[in-house]
Amino acid sequence: MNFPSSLVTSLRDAQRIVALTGAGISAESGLSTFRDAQTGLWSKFKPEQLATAEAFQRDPKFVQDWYALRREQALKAEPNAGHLALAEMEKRAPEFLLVTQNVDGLHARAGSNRMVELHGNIHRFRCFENDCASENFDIENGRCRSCGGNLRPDVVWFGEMLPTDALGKAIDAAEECDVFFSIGTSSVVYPAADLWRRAKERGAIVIEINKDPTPLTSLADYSFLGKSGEILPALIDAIRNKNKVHETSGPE
Ligand code: BJW
Repeated sequence: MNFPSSLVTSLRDAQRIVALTGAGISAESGLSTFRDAQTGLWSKFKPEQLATAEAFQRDPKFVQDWYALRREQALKAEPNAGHLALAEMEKRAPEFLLVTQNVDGLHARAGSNRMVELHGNIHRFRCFENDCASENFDIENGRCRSCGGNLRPDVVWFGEMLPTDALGKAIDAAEECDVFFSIGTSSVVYPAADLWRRAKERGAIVIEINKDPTPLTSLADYSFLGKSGEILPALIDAIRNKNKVHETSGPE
């Protein structure tokens, strides 16, 4: 795989790197993305049917079952080469923050430590009714023993605020980084979709790695159309091998 030498040099010199990931990075682990026309999680249902508090209120069992299925799939899945490459990048960069929109837990299982989860984590639960302690959750039956309320996944649905701490860290890191990666995300869900712009406005190099074009593709400094599980390891390889012969001299 060919990478412009200017990009490889920038990555070797970068002091602060931020990588934003979306569902696409977990696609090669066998997990569905959200917006893929054939296999995406929304292909059978509309987002508002499942990923909103209103949908949960309307039919808690339906939404709980959908998340239970996804939780099971996430547990069966293994981190892929893209997840592992980002864990490796974290070790190499002086400062690094992984900002993920994914709730599947695969980045942590791949060894990423410096990470924020913008949209929560599907493996945790919250009481839908009150701020009850998790010790009294009856996970199997989806009920809170303290107040009798339904349990919901600890994820961020449309119209809900993102965790303040995670979002604050992501914004600060985006505004201070030298290099910003956007990987496997359709760049349409805010506020995550706005992070690359914050980085670019402060002078960062923006690199997109995505299977299909997105609203970011034509605006990124470097855009690689392809699978993150193939491109990211190749990029790590290029950074590692100083005398790599296949680097090219200009943007592609
Ligand atoms: C590959 C690949 C491979 C495939 N390799 N690539 C500003 C403007 C307009 C609207 C808003 C705005 N600010 C806020 C909003 C409203 C809303 C929003 O963004 N709406 C837009 C859709 C229009 N945002 C919110 O409501 C957010 N809250 C908020 O802003 O609070 C403040 C507020 C409150 C009230 C009013 C106003 C403001 C919350 C957003 C929560 C998103 N939640 C979900 C569900 C999480 C739980 C769950 O998992 O079920 O998060 S929705 C879903 O989308 C999920 C994802 O994290 C998120 C992003 O999707 P992602 O990851 O990009 O997946 P895909 O499928 O879209 O894309 C995958 C990509 O990978 C594709 O491009 C493929 O090509 C690619 N790919 N294989 C590389 N191998």
